[in-house]
Amino acid sequence: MASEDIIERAEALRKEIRRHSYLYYVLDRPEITDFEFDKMYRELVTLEAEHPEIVTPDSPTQRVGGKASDDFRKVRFRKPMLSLTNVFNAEELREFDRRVKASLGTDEVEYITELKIDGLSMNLVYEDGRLVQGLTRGDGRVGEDVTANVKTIRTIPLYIENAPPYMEIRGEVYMPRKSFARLNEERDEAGLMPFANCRNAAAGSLRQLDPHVTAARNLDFFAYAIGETEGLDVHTQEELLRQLAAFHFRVNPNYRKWDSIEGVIEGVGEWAEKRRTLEYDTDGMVVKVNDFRQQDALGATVKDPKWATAYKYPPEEAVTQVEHIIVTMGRTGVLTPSADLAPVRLAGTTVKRATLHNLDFIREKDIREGDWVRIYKAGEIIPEVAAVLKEKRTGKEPEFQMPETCPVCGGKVERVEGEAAYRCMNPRCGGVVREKLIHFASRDAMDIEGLGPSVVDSLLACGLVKDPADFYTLDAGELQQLERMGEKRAANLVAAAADSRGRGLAKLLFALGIRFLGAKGAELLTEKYHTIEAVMAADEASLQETDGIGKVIAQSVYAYFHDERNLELVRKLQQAGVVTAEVKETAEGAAFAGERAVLTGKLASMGRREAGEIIRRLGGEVQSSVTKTTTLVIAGTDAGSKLEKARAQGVTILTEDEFLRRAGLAPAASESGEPSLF
Ligand code: 3B9
Repeated sequence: MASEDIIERAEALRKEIRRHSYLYYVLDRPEITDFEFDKMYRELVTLEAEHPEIVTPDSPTQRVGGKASDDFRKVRFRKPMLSLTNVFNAEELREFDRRVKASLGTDEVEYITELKIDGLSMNLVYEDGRLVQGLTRGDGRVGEDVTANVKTIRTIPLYIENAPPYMEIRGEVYMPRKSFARLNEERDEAGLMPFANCRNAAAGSLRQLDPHVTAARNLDFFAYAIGETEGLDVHTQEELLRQLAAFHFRVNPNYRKWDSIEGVIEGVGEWAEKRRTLEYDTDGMVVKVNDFRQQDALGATVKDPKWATAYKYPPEEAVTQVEHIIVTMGRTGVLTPSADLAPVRLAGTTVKRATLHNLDFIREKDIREGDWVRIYKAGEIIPEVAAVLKEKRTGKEPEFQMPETCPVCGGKVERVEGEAAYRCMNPRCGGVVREKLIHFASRDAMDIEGLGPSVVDSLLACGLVKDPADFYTLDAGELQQLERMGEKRAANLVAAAADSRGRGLAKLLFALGIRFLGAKGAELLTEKYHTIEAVMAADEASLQETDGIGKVIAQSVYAYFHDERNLELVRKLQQAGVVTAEVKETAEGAAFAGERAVLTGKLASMGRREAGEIIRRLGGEVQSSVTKTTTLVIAGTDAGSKLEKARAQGVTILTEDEFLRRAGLAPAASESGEPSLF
């Protein structure tokens, strides 16, 4: 049992750590060095490890590693959540002001303006000062319990001194722009779909099953409101913001009090451009009646408080040129035009494509190839064309025509009566892609569990996959936009796809759906050629010499691998880490068992992801950067800082040849008699 001293020492350490975390994370004004802070933190970790019975849930050591929730518990709100009505210009702000004053029967109204952070609204429940629950707003009726994940946010206090017995603190969880950019770079490198914006990235990060992942995402929180709360003596929004800061929450400093709506309009104007220099995304400002008694008197409609409104800034626009108008096939055979744009930065991302919806839309705006256009993001995500800059025309821009034949199958295209849509009339066409995807994932092919026809349909409908390689870059967070796709199913699907990467060449050749090539034929080719490169390099005669492969199959295989689109697919699969060589089970047990390996530099024989897949298949773990736990570094050419770090740490370094030998993949030129995996 821990003695009183030990309990007291632990409490003293917690208090100090809390204070210094606040100074560091919230105020950005540390009073001690990182070294001193670490020392204190480690002392607490050691104490708690020696005396597990003294650990408290609000101890600063308990931010990460709270139980990973199985599924985010859905919580139904007693009252539907308040949302805000939007206004878009000064006149609408004046109308809001007139309504407020008419309803109150007085002209004495003060307003507070606050930035509207583009994040996720959150309700934090504190009981006796301890954080016991974090809930997202969800659709306004049902929220999600993300307690374990919000605890990892360093600026959210786990314990508040002198707090009332029950308190609900509300505000916005967001991801800073820098963190968003860094996260997307990492995802890009890992072959994962990047997040569209900071808000989606924050949402995806909060919906992680493993709080360690959330902790690494650098989320932050601004507090601006309270929910049901007992015994707080505040009477205005201004006082509330001060009180929230006194509770050690981060409160956005850019709020301001005004005694007239003209002041509010000035305040809103002041941030129209300045907001772009902030380190987080904002989509407007919130205007609130300052006085709580006046707020109560104004009340709320079923869903909107009448004492507040959101001023929305017009979406950011950019000017660029339409390079081509392309037409692609939607799932149901609808031909959808979109504009290939000269790449341009817009609201945090590089835009290369804008949807043009249908021919009516193109005619109405008169959009042509070569045109200069103003674009914006609808719902801050999908780029749209606002208008054509006709004064920039040369006169040579051709009016757009819908193709008469299907760009996919060459079939006849017709406009359906009473619809804006043009469709391919070939009933087999739109289905081809779908069938290929279903076949690829099926049992005798890559055997991706859970990826049947209905999931393929939803994936196509959401635009999450276009070809089988896209299966490997699906993101669990993103998958949840599909119907009947919870956290768990999404995670299983991602794992099942990852697991299928190592099925090997025979399964893959069959999965590609090459005409006439069955599972048996794929095995025969694999036995003869061993790698996909060798199959691709084989001429028709060589293919046909394979035992059991006839002229029809040989021609079909040859034609398949001489179609640039198919070569692109193979490259994409390889980039996604799909093993494109023969896989035989090794007898010797796993060559990389227990290794934690880092890949760096360029490999001549395969991509880094494929190499990573091989390491995992052979019992190892792959890390993205060299840490204290790294046991092995595989260095290709042009290896950089990772290699230096590995050298400095004395980590074992393998060249590509050494790696291949250890994996049982004798390098092409070598005469090694070791057993071969491929
Ligand atoms: C549920 C600022 C915003 C805002 C109010 C705001 C949005 C709404 C509002 C008060 N920025 N202020 N103020 N600066 N984006 C005026 C409607 N807010 C709330 O009542 C509120 C409601 C919230 C958070 C705040 O999230 C919850 C999530 C789960 C459960 C319960 C609440």
